[in-house]
Amino acid sequence: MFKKILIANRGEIALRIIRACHEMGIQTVVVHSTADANAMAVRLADESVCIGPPAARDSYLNIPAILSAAALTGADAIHPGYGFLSENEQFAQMVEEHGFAFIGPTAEHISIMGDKVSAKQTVQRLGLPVVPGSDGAVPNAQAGLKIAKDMGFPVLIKAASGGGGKGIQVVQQASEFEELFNRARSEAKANFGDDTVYIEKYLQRPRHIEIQIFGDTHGNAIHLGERDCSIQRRRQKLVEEGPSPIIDAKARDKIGSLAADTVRKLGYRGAGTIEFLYEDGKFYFMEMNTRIQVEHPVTEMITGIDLIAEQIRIAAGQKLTLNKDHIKFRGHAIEIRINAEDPQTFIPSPGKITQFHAPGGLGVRFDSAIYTGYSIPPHYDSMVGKLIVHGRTREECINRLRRAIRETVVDGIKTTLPLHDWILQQPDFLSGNYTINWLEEQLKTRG
Ligand code: MV4
Repeated sequence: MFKKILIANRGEIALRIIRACHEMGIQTVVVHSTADANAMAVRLADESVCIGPPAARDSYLNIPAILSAAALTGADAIHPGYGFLSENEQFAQMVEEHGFAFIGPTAEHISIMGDKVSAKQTVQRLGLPVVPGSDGAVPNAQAGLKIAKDMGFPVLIKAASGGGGKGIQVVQQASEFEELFNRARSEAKANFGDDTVYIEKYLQRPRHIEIQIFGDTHGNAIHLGERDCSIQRRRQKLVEEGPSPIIDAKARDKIGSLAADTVRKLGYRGAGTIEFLYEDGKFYFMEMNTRIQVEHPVTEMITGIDLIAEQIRIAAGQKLTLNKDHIKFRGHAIEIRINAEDPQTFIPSPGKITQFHAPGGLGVRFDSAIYTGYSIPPHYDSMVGKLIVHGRTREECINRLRRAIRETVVDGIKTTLPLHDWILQQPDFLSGNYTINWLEEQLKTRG
């Protein structure tokens, strides 16, 4: 097992990894920018190394500085967290070339899943259901128009190197296809340096349901159930819950087993999330994320499993300690992402937190790196923390979450807590009857 792990990340996920390491008796090194010198992770890690100025490209994305920090501190392994370099195949490659273990999948699998065309072709070949569309990349508008006409409009034109929602054009009718096809390609070239695009049938009222999977280096793979992440605004998740209110045990076992079989055939190592669009009772593969996700605590609360510890054990070459018989899904969990933004306008609200009080009680977890007197730096994402609540039933979970929201104090900045309290009272949310479009449609009428 590793003696020392370097955490190449910041904020709440850096704390989360430190906690798992310390419970496993593993020393921790955290890297930080000059803007994060007073961060909680720097205080709680056993060692810290300043790797550069605030800008991410000069610090948390600075591969030579991170590798040097690992060498200087004698780290055995590097955990990338999420975001930053967590899905950067060059980083994964260089970490291992420099003699450190990368706590994540192989560079090859990061590369396959990072290209949305190869990802889709790979999982389709391995048996996952995919959205109907082109067979791979579409070379020109003429070929694309034929595919779209055969499929029926509306269709989406997607960038192969896109992700998280960038590089998507909706085409409602044939007359606008050529212009939008060419626009999609030029935007993909400008944003990702790659103008490869593909076409899919546009699913207009889907849910976003993702399956947590793990694979080890001994040919084993499991799934740990689903998370429903449909409550989102501008492709930023706000509320995630497990189990999904509209998935029953039979459907869960079917899609979960398919996902586990797929990663087993792939020989996938580590934690991963297979994202599906779900519409009219059918799952369609959307993307695979080759990292631990922000919303992993939802799965931890309903299974009781420490996903970061599992990541570390697998990276150290241990077998998956869990199999289908050990994994029990218990109760319901909901996570809300609390951002330093105006709850009405979503305008960022950085600044000093003059008073912070975290909620508590049975089934209440607050994952955050803020403290009274902490100033939210403007250089990184605006997430202040995650409030995750567990209950025996969805109703108990929602009631407990609303109580915990009312108990939370974050003074000195605006946060999205009032928006979350509003969401949790909406009839469509309470009935579980929502799609990926629901929140934006509500916000239009809420005013
Ligand atoms: C789609 C889709 C509908 N139909 N593909 C958005 C980001 C990237 N993950 C792919 N996305 C979508 N792909 C087809 N064929 C709708 C979306 C989408 C979306 C998906 C999940 C969660 C939130 C979303 C918000 C807008 C669009």
